[in-house]
Amino acid sequence: MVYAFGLPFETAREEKLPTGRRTAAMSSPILVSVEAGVQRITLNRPDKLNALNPEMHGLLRAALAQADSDASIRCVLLTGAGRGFCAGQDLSEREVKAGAAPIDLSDTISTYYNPLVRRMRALPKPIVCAVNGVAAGAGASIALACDLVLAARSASFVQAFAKIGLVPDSGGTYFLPRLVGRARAMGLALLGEKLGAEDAERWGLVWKCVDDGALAEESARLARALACGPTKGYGLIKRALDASPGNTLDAQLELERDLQREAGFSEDYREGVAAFLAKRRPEFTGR
Ligand code: LHQ
Repeated sequence: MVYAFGLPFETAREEKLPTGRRTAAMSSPILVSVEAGVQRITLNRPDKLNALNPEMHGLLRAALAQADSDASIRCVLLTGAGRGFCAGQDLSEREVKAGAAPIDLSDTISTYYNPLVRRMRALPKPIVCAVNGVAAGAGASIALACDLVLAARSASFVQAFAKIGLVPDSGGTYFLPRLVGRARAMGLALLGEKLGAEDAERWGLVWKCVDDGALAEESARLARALACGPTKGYGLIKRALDASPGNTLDAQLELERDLQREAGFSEDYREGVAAFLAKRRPEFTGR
């Protein structure tokens, strides 16, 4: 199913339309479809490199709420339409005219970006990101907030914030130094230079860089595989890894014990062990 503005549209119906006709779903800035346990979210404002505005934030929020509450969704796949992944905040309405009072940006961050990143990190299901093109500003931070990031070879990551006098946000200053170390994080943040996907993979910013033509299939394959996995266990893995940077070894050992206790009560653990001993493939239900 494809959803636009919260309304479901049949994918088949959308595909049957003659060229040139646009449905509400096709013109929606966020496309959402669910198939084989994977919720695919496509940022869909290609003429603006999928720069984010309040409407897109609302639709993203609704999609992630659905991913959270719908047990049939066991993995989210986030990507962008066109030649960009996401150019961050839409700057078209952000010009501060001479003499006008400056807008308090913390309102935008508190209302839209921080809740989005918090929701992504708290989602107890894996989020795969297929970075199909440039990821700039908050667009780069949102990609890094996903769990497994695949990038097309021609894609790039730009900490564009300093170019307009801003500070990396949406978790940028949290994720960057943890992923690539302070020296590289500082260079990226201060200089705002494009980092190509191959370097991003080499630096450990992303999981893998793949050929442009392979990105769609590779990311879909990965998402489908995760959607057949032990979802409950995946959610606990996210919790453990996210807690790790702020914990002492002792605290992390305690947390691992508690999460393992929970994992050990899952149906998927029972199935995993049974399948291993019977030398067959496990059939996980996510419970
Ligand atoms: C855009 C944008 C864009 C509008 C490309 N907005 N139109 C949080 C809280 C509150 C406020 C502020 O921000 C934040 C967080 C942030 O995200 S701050 C950072 C905002 N993002 C940027 O500063 C990135 C701005 N974009 C760029 O630097 C370049 O467009 C990149 C490097 C992404 C891509 O460069 P090119 O491949 O050369 O493409 P282009 O620049 O020609 O862009 C294509 C079109 O997309 C163009 O429109 P046009 O009508 O001229 O064809 C751009 O104006 C538009 N576009 N980013 N953020």
